[in-house]
Amino acid sequence: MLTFYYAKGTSALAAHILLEEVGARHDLVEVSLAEGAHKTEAFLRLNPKARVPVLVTPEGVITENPAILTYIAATHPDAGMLPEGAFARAEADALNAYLCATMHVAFAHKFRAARWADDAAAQAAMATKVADNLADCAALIEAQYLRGPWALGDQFTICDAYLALVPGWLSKAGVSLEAYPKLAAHWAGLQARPAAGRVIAAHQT
Ligand SMILES: N[C@@H](CCC(=O)N[C@@H](CS)C(=O)NCC(=O)O)C(=O)O
Repeated sequence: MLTFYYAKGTSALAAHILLEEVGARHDLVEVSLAEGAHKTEAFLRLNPKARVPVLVTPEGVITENPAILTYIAATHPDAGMLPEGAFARAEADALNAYLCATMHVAFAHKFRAARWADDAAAQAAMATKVADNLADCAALIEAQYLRGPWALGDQFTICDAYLALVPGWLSKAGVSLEAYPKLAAHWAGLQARPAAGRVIAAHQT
């Protein structure tokens, strides 16, 4: 049995979608970031980084979106969420690494600039760069990473669950999704899937 710690409106959406897509048996624990529930002693024992998502598995605790997505997919092989073959796996890893280490971090500069600078002017300067940086990330994904209908082609994979975060990041940064037709079509396709659509709607309440 799995236990998934998440908060609505956060990057936990990606793994939550995958849990439902593969039909994984899991318990949900909603963590209130607003109330600081991710900074309690009990939560920090699970994830000393004080972040969601967290997946508690029979083998131990997993943090970081790419790792959680890969674990869920690998433990539910019949769902076919991991691309087959070394090269295709590396392509999936490259996109997920880009989302985790570049685009998510670029977005975090809007609301979490205090992580990188104490100076208020420096924080404001970082926040003003976010829209441009996210527009660049979206353009790169649009050009390089969306074969259609899904990221890697016909197979829906872990990358597609992770890409569900992109429209929210763009919207919160004031960047129009409509400027990226492939990303917009991908978002519409995600919402049309029964499991993914259900989770996306639940995260919007
Ligand atoms: N690299 C991590 C990032 C996780 C992350 O930044 N989570 C945010 C929500 S999207 C969080 O928990 N923030 C709480 C805080 O910054 O206090 C991952 O991909 O899982």
